[in-house]
Amino acid sequence: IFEPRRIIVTGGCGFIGSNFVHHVVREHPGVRVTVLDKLTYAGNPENIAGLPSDRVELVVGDICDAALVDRLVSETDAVVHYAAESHNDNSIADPSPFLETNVRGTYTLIEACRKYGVRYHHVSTDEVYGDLALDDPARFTEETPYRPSSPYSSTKAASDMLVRAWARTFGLKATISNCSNNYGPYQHVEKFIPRQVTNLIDGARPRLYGDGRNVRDWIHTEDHSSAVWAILTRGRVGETYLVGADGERDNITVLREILRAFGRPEDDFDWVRDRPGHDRRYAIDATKLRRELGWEPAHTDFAAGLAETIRWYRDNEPWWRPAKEATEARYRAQGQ
Ligand code: NAD
Ligand code: TDX
Repeated sequence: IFEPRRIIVTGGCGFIGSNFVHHVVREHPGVRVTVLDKLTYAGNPENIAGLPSDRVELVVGDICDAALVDRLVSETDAVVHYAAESHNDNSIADPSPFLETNVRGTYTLIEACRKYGVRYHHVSTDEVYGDLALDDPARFTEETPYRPSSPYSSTKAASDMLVRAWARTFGLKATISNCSNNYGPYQHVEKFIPRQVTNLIDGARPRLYGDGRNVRDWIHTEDHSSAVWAILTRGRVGETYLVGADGERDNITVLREILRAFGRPEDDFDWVRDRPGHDRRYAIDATKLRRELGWEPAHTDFAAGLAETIRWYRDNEPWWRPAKEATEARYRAQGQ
């Protein structure tokens, strides 16, 4: 068992990173967290506001800043790397920041971690495996070949490859997790569920891509946090673990569940232009994580988790309102 006292969480002001910071503060009282976050359009210091200042420190900076990263890594026990450009549609409009942050940023972090012998956990996505057909009985496992489709997922795949090479060649003490689609509080309004929920709060119609039958394997972000903690502290160095909670659903089913929650007819939405290269289906087999580390998801009732998430957006309009109009303007420009 590895028991870090000080950890760096990169991207700790984003959606999943901030949920992880809350999880660590709540569940692991002996741990101090340094959040390293550039505060891009997707980062919001409000996400970690109110946490005890003797437990959580925010450093505003770029993971590509080698001097800053070197100094911070020299004073920590572990790095948990969440920072990324994370949105597929943005990566199609302009791939450049994805190359910088996802590839060069990861390179900068692992160079510092190998220099100081610091434990490194790499947070990645199931999208590195490409997609599955709707009628394929297969799910992704740790052995599935890499076959990314988008600029986003190809830069995440590249970053995973760097970590594997650094582990083998330099003995970097690394683990990797590849998780499916997260939902929960603090998710940016550009993403599927928050976009539709906030549209409905605004009295606007939801927007569905393509034929709406694309499948995503939904997991509550709190379950992703408990999985990352289990892998960081009890996972085998050099290994990859897939994280998922058997939550496959197609987009139109999720959208109709949201419409029902707002008391709106089930066809009260607009079909819009499909995403180029749109992955058909993701599905995770998390057997290794469950068997080896005894991890189990706690939030397996999707309807309850979705209702709670909708309530969070209703209760926290001041949090999402400032980003809403600019996000919709970007989508309008793309016909979406
Ligand atoms: P997000 O876009 O909500 O947050 C990203 C955070 O990283 C923001 O706070 C941003 O300010 C910060 N950041 C971006 N570039 C930076 C840089 N150069 N230096 C420092 N900080 C920077 O993303 P998210 O949805 O929370 O995803 C977090 C991680 O989890 C990503 O690595 C993503 O690939 C992975 N992941 C996401 C999902 C999902 O469903 N959203 C699923 C699996 C894996
Ligand atoms: O308005 C929309 N309408 C729509 O039909 C939006 C924003 C999305 N969609 C569809 C596209 C996808 O099939 O919904 C699905 C989910 O879309 P996103 O929220 O953009 O997520 P996805 O592309 O699946 O990627 C997410 O999960 C894996 C995260 O953004 C990634 O960071 C993570 O790696």
